[in-house]
Amino acid sequence: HSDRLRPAVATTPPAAALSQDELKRVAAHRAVELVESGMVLGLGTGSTAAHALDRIGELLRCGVLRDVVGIPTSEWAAARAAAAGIPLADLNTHPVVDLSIDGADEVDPALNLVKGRGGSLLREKMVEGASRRFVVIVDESKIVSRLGGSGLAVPVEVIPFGWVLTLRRLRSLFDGMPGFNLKLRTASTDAKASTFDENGAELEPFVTDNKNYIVDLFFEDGIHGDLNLISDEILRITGVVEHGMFLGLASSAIIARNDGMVVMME
Ligand code: ABF
Repeated sequence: HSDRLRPAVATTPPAAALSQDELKRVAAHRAVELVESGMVLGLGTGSTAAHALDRIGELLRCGVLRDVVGIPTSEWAAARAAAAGIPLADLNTHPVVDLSIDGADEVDPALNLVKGRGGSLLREKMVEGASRRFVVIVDESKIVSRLGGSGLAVPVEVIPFGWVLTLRRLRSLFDGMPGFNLKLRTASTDAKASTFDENGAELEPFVTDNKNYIVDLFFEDGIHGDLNLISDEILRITGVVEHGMFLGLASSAIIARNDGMVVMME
């Protein structure tokens, strides 16, 4: 895939260094240049996608864009898009999406992604998997040489029923991988749910839009092995709904670099 790494777009670096949030905005605005009137859009989740949603709203308001309809990838995206004035629909009425724009937690050199730090991986994978084109927007900090290599979680959405058993099965799948660890994601604030671990200790789980839980997998040195095989093995565990590795789903990545250059990888 060496041609995938070829920078297709490069701009002159601005004079002043940009903050991480400004880099996210630069990547998002570049992606929104791909939006055309009449398109069905997959609307991403997170602080990078927020810039894209706001920009699409602006372009609709000033009449540069018309007749687009958005399929949100989360309840959060639905609220943000509605506030930006983007008309919304769902996958049932619009099962084919022209273009999805969304952030990611990690992007590897083959354009495989880790997503789901925000907990919306299932709807993201459904919408982005139904898209003719899926453009991922990131700042340079998200680029990794190996998925799982940033030390951030690789999330797995599981059904609440029997989650301790599902977590155990996930643990045995990666038994022996050095530095592997996993845990149920808990809610930081306003926990609305409660469950118990195998020792009877009470936990307040993070609950997804689909009313499921998230088990976060941690790999000290990234995921070693055949990613497609590992994906299949995770999905074969009863109780697993979906995982946050997006393999072969992204068509391109727009990367805003610290030096101010914007690079498109495809
Ligand atoms: C969504 O938002 C998720 O898939 C990913 O976890 C996260 C990235 O968030 P941010 O843009 O805030 O870094 O795209």
